[in-house]
Amino acid sequence: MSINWFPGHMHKARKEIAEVMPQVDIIIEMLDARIPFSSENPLVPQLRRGTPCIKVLNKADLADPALTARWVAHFDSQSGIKAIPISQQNPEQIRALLQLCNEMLPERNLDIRGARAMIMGIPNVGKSTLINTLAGRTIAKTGNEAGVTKMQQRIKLDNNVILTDTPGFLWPKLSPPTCGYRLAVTGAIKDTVFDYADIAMFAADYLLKAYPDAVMQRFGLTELPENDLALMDAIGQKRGAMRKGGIVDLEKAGSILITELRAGNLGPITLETPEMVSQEQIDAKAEEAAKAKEKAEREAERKRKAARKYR
Ligand SMILES: Nc1nc2c(ncn2[C@@H]2O[C@H](COP(=O)(O)OP(=O)(O)OP(=O)(O)O)[C@@H](O)[C@H]2O)c(=O)[nH]1
Ligand SMILES: [Mg+2]
Repeated sequence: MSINWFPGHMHKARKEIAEVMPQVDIIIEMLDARIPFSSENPLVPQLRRGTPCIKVLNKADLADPALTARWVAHFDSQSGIKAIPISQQNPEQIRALLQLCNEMLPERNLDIRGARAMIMGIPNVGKSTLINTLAGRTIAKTGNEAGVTKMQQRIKLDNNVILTDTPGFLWPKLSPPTCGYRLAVTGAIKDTVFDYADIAMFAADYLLKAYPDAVMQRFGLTELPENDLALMDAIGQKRGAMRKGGIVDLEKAGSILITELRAGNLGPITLETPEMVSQEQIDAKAEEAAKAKEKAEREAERKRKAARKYR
């Protein structure tokens, strides 16, 4: 099953961003450090054209530091782009972000002329929280659910910088399908669009391979479960999420796993690496090509049959 979420308000948010883009000096594109590829919106390059862009890997406190460093190097190798990890509890990283804005706009002396910055990113990634941190007061509404900011909001900072907060938006097709799953696992997708059992099985499969010790420790297991279902079963037993007859309640156990993973209770975890993502992209292309070929063959067969019928 694939997960997609692109309601009308996201289409509107994208249109409104395009309208104000000519007045923007620098874009702060906020990514989720736990899913740097899956949270990178493919619509941003079209929107930004040549505007300088800083990729901020936010929620770095929840991500695996070694993998965050690899992702930063990956983005830094792209032209016109600088990447920086931040977490909102770390003022030093926030200062480094401001410093980077300065460096990327050398012709604009920020102290004198100021700058116009726009913060863009997927839902629930922390855009409005950053605005509040930079402003030093609560100006923008925040909340731990997707879709809190409903419209653009401009905020003038003391140092002549104008910041624009924007509503989070995704894109029409979340591809490869793993991308939609990771966005759901980390909380960027409204939870009426997927079911917890489904995304928890996806997360369980990955966690068993990539973070087996963290899983065993969090759920008090002495042996590593064999597969995703066995892990869900173990969680169900440990946390009282069983149905009558001793069958695990997948929805309940799944929601426990996802809630604790999102909160960082399993320790710092990153859900994708640059290598994994390139392989998934190759696989998705091959699958699409195979599907297209199959469709073309079916169509050719249908035409042959029709031609025979009327001969
Ligand atoms: N652990 C952690 N949580 C963060 C960080 N930054 C933001 N959050 C939390 O993430 C949630 C979403 O924050 P918001 O600032 O509302 O996110 P947003 O990007 O404005 O979301 P939308 O307006 O829905 O697009 C809140 O619960 C924040 O407290 C961070 O660096 N680390
Ligand atoms: Mg917001």
